[in-house]
Amino acid sequence: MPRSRHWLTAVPLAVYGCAGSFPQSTLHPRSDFAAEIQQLFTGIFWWALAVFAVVETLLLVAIIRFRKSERGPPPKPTHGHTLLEIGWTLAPAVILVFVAVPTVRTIFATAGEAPRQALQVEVIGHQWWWEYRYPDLGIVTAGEMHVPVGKPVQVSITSADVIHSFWAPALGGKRDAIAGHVNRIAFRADSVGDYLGQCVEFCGASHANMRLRVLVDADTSFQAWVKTEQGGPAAPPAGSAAERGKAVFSRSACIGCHTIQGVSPGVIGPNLTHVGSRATIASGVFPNDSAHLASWIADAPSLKPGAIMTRMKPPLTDADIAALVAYLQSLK
Ligand code: HEC
Ligand SMILES: [Cu+2]
Repeated sequence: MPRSRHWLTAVPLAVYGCAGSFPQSTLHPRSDFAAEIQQLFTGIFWWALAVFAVVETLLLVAIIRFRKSERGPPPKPTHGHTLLEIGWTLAPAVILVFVAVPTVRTIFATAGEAPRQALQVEVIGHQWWWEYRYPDLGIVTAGEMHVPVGKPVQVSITSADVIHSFWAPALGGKRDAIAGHVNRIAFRADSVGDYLGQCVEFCGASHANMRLRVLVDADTSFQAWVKTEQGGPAAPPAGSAAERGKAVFSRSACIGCHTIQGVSPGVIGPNLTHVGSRATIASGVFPNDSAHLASWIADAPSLKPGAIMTRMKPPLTDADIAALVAYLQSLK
């Protein structure tokens, strides 16, 4: 739809509280997949508007023309008007064809088939965070998915526990994440940016905190990111605080839930091998800074209700937490 007409569909959204910016708007497509959906939506929107206009006009005409009048005789009712009946049977049928054909076409066009050379990304929903695996690149990360701009991406979506649903509106339609089953989407992002999304299938206490971010990178920054994430074993701790943090990590319950390559094998929580290179933690809910890392490690469920990462027993000392923060931040 031409930019000038965006206001028609955008006004209700603005009213509902995202005035000014549209971080999760479906009406600002930034990929071929999202553009297909947008086109279908716009087409159906104008059909619906035309139907609304015709029906309301006829209604108003009928109300005004055939209203009860004290003067003249009552209006003559119409029975069995063949032309009228053919008309109001045929018109909706024709309109439904104009709606159905593009709908079916879009369903097939967005079935999730990507070209063979597409970048493969596996998305795994967990209560309440997203894991991203790049099987061809040997990358396992969490919270933030990186893809290169202008390249086809094949996303395979599944779940480790209950049903979740993956949705980054600017990049395309939602797909359920179901354990033991793989759903696919495919898209080619058309502009560099940081696109927000959200789990869209109620999945428990922190469903609303199960956000996601897709970072569409220019080719060179994507390559740079791949190089960091592929860095093999975690960087050796730099400085004595980080050194101490590694020791605390290695003797705490952390190792049972988190992988740090070369240090620990846990798979309950996000892979932390390069956690220092992420901008956010806890599936995009908090910035990855010292203050948030410290309060997260001290008491994750108080920041994110229901978090599977419980408080450590016995509780960690402030010094231990500071050391852990230094260590995690050194894991670039
Ligand atoms: C019982 C398993 C478990 C234990 C033990 C555990 N974690 Fe976690 N951790 C998780 C889970 C699950 C998440 C994701 C929570 C969420 O976002 O909902 C997480 C998230 C994190 C994150 C955020 C990572 C990101 O990219 O979002 C950090 C950092 C972290 N844990 C550090 C630690 C440290 C340090 C310890 C030890 C003191 C520890 N964890 C112990 C399960 C655990
Ligand atoms: Cu959810």
